[in-house]
Amino acid sequence: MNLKKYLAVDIGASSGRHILGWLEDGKLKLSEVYRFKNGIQPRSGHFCWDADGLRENVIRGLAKCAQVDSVPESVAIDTWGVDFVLLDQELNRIGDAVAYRDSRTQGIPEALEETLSFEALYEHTGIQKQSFNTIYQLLALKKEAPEQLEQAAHFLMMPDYLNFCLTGVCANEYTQASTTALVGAREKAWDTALMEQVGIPASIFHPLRMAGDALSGLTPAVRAQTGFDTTVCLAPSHDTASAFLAVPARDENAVFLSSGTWSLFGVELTEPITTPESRAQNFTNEGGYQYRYRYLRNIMGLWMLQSLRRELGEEQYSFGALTQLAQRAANYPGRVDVNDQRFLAPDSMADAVRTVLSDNGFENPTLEELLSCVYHSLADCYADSVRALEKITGKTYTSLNIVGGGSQDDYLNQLTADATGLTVYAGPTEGTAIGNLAVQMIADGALRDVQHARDVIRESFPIRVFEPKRKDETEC
Ligand code: LFR
Repeated sequence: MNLKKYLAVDIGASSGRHILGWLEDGKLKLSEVYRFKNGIQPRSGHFCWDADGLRENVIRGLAKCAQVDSVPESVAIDTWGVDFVLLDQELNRIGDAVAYRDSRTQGIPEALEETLSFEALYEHTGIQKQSFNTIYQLLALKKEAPEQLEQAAHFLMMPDYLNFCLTGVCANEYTQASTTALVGAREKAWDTALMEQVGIPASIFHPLRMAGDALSGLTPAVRAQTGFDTTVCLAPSHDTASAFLAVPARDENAVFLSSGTWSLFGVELTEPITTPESRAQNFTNEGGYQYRYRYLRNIMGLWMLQSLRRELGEEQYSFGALTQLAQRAANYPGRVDVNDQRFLAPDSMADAVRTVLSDNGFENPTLEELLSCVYHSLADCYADSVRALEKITGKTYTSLNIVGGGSQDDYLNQLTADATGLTVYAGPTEGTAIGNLAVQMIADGALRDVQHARDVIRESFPIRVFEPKRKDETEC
């Protein structure tokens, strides 16, 4: 049987994966062909991504497809949001790819507020306030190295840049672009008036293109490395946009959670909500495939557990071991606000949690208590987010679909069901790659539309169900 295969390159903050996908007997099948490490590293005084290493790994993984006799019909790349690179007139990269956890934006949002209120910015773009949003990063660059912005001819978000490395074509994809806070939420286009107002050159941005568009074939230089040509297609290149597409929701009353380094918690909407209440509750309106808005909160997520594990020693402590320790202190009452900025890039996550716990009146937690606190605080934040969503949208939600690597954590799944009172459906794990693949299949006519894709996804992957326990059952 000659099955058409498609390739998703899904790059997260800690690893990248090349995943082949194809339809067989009406089900979506996946096969991981390549995996590589990613992470931030200090360079010239900043935390940066290794842009050259990412490019090399993307090409290496492509070459791997030929080795397993699976040349894809098309390939599409997604990454995290908000980070970018600049190219000059000759298409050379200017400077490093600074990472969003770098502290270069410290003080920038406050400085911008002096000329442009956050109320006005939110009303235009619908994007929640996060110190690392691209608008703030560009203004930080302008302050620190204005010559870089002056030399720039092309602005590319990370997946746009990797697409450029494969094809030589400079293009900006809409879902990624929306994370910059420079795109009009309703206009769905770059907000050039806003750029002018804040002093960012509008000329470096390319017209926004929609996921599913075919960009180009591979350049001769890349073809020489892969041994084949293929079509580079635009994914919903913000990983969260791809992940939300893969949510096999059964009805309109489901909340979505993409659970990985970040927890992206919200719903799909057809219109953005930019009311003062929405702004106060820090909900964002990110652009989605075919203009489905992702109305969500960015929650610090598994980053806290990943960081604690790194500090404790990854060889000694698996995620399962952390869970077991947390369960030993299940009744510990200490809680933290997981979105406290002190957790964004602390030297030590354990110290940061201890400090915030101490501010809240809980001194000297044991390791078990510390872990229990993080687990329960995450679940509490999800519960608070459901209540806020219900208030703002006026809807009642009955279930929660969790996709992504975090959906494998059954302890957190059960805590989440208990805290939110919602039935939790956990899976699929590779949500982001699946959403990326689904769009390529829709573009190629192998799937009809998003609904068809979600129906196929629901039938193709095991989805585990967690019912909320009653309060008296939980408190043992
Ligand atoms: C998740 C994510 C979030 C974004 C954060 C930083 O991987 O893309 O959506 O806010 O990373 O880019």
